[in-house]
Amino acid sequence: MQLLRRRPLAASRITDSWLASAGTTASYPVSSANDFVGYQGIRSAQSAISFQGIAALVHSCSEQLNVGARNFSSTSASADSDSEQENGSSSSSSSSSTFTTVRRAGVRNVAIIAHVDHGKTTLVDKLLRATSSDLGELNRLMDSGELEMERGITITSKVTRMHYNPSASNSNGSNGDAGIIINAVDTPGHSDFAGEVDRILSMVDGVCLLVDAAEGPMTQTKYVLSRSLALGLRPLVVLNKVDRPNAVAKLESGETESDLLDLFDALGACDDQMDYPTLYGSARDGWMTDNLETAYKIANGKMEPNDETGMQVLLNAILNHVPEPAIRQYPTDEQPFALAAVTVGRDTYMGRTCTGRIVSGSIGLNDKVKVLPRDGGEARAEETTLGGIFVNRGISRTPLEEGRAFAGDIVTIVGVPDHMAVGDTLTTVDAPIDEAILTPPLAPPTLSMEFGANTGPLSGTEGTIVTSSKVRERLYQETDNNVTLSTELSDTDSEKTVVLARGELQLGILAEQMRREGFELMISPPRILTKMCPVTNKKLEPFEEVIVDVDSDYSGTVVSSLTGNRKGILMEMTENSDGKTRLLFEAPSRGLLGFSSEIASATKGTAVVNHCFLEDRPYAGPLGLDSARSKIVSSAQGKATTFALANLAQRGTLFIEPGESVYPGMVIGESAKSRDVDMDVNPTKAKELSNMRTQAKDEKLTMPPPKRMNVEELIGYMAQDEIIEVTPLSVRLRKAELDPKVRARTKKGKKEKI
Ligand SMILES: Nc1nc2c(ncn2[C@@H]2O[C@H](COP(=O)(O)OP(=O)(O)OP(=O)(O)O)[C@@H](O)[C@H]2O)c(=O)[nH]1
Ligand SMILES: [Mg+2]
Repeated sequence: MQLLRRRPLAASRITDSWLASAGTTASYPVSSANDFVGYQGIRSAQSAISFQGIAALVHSCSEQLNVGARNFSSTSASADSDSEQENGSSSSSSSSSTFTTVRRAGVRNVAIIAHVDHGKTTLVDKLLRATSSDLGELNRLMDSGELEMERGITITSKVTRMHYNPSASNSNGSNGDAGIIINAVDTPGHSDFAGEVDRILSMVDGVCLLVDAAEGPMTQTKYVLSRSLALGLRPLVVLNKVDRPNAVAKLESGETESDLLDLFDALGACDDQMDYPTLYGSARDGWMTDNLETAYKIANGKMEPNDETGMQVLLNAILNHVPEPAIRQYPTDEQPFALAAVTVGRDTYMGRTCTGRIVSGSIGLNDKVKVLPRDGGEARAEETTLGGIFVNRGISRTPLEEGRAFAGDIVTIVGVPDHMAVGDTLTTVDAPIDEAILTPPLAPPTLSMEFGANTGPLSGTEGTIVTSSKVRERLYQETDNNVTLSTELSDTDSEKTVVLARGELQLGILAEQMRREGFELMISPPRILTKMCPVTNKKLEPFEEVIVDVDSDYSGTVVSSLTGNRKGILMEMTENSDGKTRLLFEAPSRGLLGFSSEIASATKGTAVVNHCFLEDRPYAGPLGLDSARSKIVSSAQGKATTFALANLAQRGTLFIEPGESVYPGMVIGESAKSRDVDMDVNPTKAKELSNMRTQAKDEKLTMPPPKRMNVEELIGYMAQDEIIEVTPLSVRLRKAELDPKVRARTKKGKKEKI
């Protein structure tokens, strides 16, 4: 495959030497000879290392950045000194100049991290309400993207600035713009978007780890916590959703808290990190306390939340436990300005924008800026004058009144050079920094799919953007702003573009966004990224830890589904008092494709599946999934008829309704019988006319509603010889080869070879 795009963030500079100094717990020795093309650095450094290995690598990076070498005990919470020398802070060399790490008073940068749905965005609503008097009722304000609102999940991280004055007479401490600045970052909880978490953590000095008190720590809790601990960030814990029916029982038994303590210990938290404070509360109901007895009383309805149990409890904990931002102090009079871009975007009127934390120096509206590329190299000649310096309050971008931003601030700068990408360092022409700021490496992609133009029989009938060059252009644009995605040219079809990502949801969301923009595209089956072990010369593939919580009646169904064709191994089974069973598996990532949706219907929606990358292991052999399903495939072009579909509905589950367009090779359903061959049928067949009156009989033709799958469900469901066709109006599954005769011959040929 030919490398098309610059690889994201982690440049070659942060690979082998970093890995060596990180002392990682690599499962297999790492060799750049086995690099995955297009990811040289990242893949060689990361894909062969385990979960703990990545954490160690990040730690090493943070030490080199000298922002992770945190000495918490010296942190001052005072707002009245401009900056304060940190005891024991080390000097580090950046090119010719040395710098010391000091702390900027009056600011706290904190990320809210958690497993998916544990209540991060709801908590940010309540923090915003508590620190601002002009906000009304909020409903997950930070989930402002169209797809975020629709699906109720956070897809991209967002920063909001708040001002908090702990001594204000108002119990909430809200008093306009006076007080300490708290920049809170709402992060996504879903593992597919965890690449975002990596970048974001490099902007903050502490994390607020939210854990659903009833569920306890989950797979993604473990992942985000390990990243934060390795970066040397100081944690505080909020046990959220204490209002939930079984939360109090779990807290009384001490289970949730001891699980959490074990997790901190297992992830190698240092003494200071182990000393985390714990708060109890309900983000939804807006109360918080550090007193367990009070939490029980409120949760059991024996006490009303009051002024003492508001969000100021958490805000005070942030002031007391999150260190002030670590910033660089150079021995020169003028401090060089540096900001590493964590996100970039485009403003229609003002041009390129970048958001990040200022690491050293300051910037004003009249400064000229230039960009140092993330992977080393000279600054590009282009210099620009700024269009503005902004901060986000909630989701509104507001100009910074002071007109000047300082080290430690998280700001959005507008009007930066057009070529600026995520991970690049912005500096000023008058006070330049010598070298780009190093940014932590990202976790590697786990799967790839090919995107191309729609070449099916219905192409061009439903979308407005239909050419492969436009599809490719759009994918490039996406990788410019989203470093967790990257692209390559396909080595089998020059018209197609390979997209590398972290999971089916991430790719599904991308396809969904593109169809809303008017694109028609085709997506090939997902390929899990494998590599060769340099020692054994055997193929390695990613394995994941999977936790399934399910009604105990269905635990057998889950076990047989994941341990059969999907090659999972059951590691632990715990029955809870509430009739639920928690099953812990280790399974190849391949085996998890489509597992969630399959198990949702098999367990009547009672199963909750969570998974997270564990490590690369020897290839587990072919899965038996494709041969287990027989598809109902159209052999005709036209509109599906009620008559034909009513007959077909008796033979399986249909994906289409009468009146929908079909074409030869389009998959219109799944046969109820599992057999080796697909069923070719004619869904356009009409009832033959006769002289007999049959109206009454026709009216009786009924069929169950079709099973509709969105793009990410189809990614998990599709067979290797299929393609997903995505248009603004439809999402269809089709055979890659439309001609039934050619398909049959290919299949026969394959069988004879076996
Ligand atoms: N019972 C209860 N539900 C809550 C609480 N906090 C949040 N929720 C609910 O939990 C669901 C998820 O809340 P979010 O705030 O979107 O969770 P999140 O962690 O931001 O989710 P992702 O960003 O997608 O990972 C919503 O239905 C909330 O109403 C709480 O304290 N108690
Ligand atoms: Mg959220």
